[in-house]
Amino acid sequence: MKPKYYVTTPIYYVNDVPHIGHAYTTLACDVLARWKRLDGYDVLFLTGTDEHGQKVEKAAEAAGMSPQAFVDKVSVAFREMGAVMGISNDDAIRTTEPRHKVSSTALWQRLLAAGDIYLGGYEGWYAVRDEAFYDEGELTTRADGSKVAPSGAPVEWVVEPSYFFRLSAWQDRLLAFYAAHPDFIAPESRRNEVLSFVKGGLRDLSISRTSFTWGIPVPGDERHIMYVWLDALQNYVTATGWPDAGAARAGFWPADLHMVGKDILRFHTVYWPAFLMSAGLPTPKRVFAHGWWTIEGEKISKSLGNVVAPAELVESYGLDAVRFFLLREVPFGNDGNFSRKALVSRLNVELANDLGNLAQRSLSLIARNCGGVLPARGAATEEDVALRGAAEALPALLRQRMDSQAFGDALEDVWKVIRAGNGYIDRQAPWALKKTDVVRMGHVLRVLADVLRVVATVLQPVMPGSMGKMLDQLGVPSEARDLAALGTALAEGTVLPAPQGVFPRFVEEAS
Ligand code: ME8
Repeated sequence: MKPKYYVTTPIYYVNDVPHIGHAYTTLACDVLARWKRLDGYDVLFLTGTDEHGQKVEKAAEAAGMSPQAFVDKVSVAFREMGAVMGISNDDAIRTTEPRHKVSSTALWQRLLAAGDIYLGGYEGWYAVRDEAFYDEGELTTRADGSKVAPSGAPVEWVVEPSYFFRLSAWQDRLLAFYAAHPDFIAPESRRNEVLSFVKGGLRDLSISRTSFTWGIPVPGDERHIMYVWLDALQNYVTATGWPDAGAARAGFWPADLHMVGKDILRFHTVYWPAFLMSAGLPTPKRVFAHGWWTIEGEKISKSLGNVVAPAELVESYGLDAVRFFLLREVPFGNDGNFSRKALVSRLNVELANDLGNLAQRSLSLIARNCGGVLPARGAATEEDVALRGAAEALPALLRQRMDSQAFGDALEDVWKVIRAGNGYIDRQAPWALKKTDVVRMGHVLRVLADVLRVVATVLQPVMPGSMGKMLDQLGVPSEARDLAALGTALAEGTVLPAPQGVFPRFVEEAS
């Protein structure tokens, strides 16, 4: 049986339009999902939309629509974003679906049975924009006297009856859990942030609201609806078919990875494992909190009018160039600044020049000088062994990079081989060998074809379309494109299709 791999994106609030921030998280998960499939795993890749809560209710009100009509409409935009970005998710959960109500209700009942829920009253600060409760000490006061959360979101004073989750009782168990699972929170800096937050002491968490109605009713007390984050986090479990133990996807829980932005770290690494442990459910293996994108130096926001629509970028630069840029430009985990200039430069230098030229030069020489037929492998020189060896080492190297979500490093590993390939072709000069040593020319071109095959195979998760084309041109059958297939050499004498450029240079239109 294939090993399982379960990766999730956050479920996005449907109050906003999808932008490159959302596309980024989903893309990172897509690359992991595709990589694991390539490596022989049975993958469940989940994304979805977070459709309850006060923030969504208010957005619906502002749009003059009922919450249900509003979420039906806006959730479509997120599914469309997936299609535009070439996302290969297996499911797109919506928290307004019946399966999710069943699962959230069952979770509540587990927490209650564990003695971790009690009825009380909440009196304190709440930020609708973050759907989060804040302590006085976390707020800052602005010049006009208003208070804001650390995220900059305005807060309001809330007084209402509320059920609480006994989070305070989980402090020691959470610290023991983090100690026992050092890889649970990544990157390291985020782990330290969470540890110091939890060491500072935890208060019980308000987990129900009564001042509005757009949510899942609390079982047994329908004046209350569940706090949107309790319902939202549970989506990851719902999608595995829980509480039906016989569900086809039951074996996927616990998730291997929850990919999130750094803004929602606390929910995923403090509240979520506490809820799960209380409910007697296994905890996810890892939460990776990546950094924040700004656009040409500014925060992405609708009010600033700088929201970059993924569809527009894909239209301008091509899907694979956008996918490549987002994961290549910034070390994964760090904040990044999106600029078109940087995108065009990556496209022209790394895709068109480095990779595109290596492929074009090698393949057109095979077409021209070898009758379009893949040459045989021959006696290898030291240089051949070094280059081929570097390429063959890529799958094992990238396995480690992917398991630590180091996408930028993974791409750098591949580009080292590509740059070495360009150095090799320059030094070996197979175009000159045509006149002096045709046999050697064939061997050199075969080394290059073998290297390109490995490169194109391991890059498929990042650039599925263009790498598929490159594998077509190398004559790699569609069933021989996974990592395991790399163990079998391509058959000499394979007739290759006419080479075509895969990455044209991007030329700025004169305005
Ligand atoms: O927080 N840079 O949903 P949300 C990078 N519903 N990533 C960004 C980004 C940016 N500028 N802007 C958004 C929620 N993101 C909850 C999640 S999960 C159980 C519930 C990405 O619509 C990033 O992944 O506000 C961030 O964590 C997420 O979108 C927030 O999406």
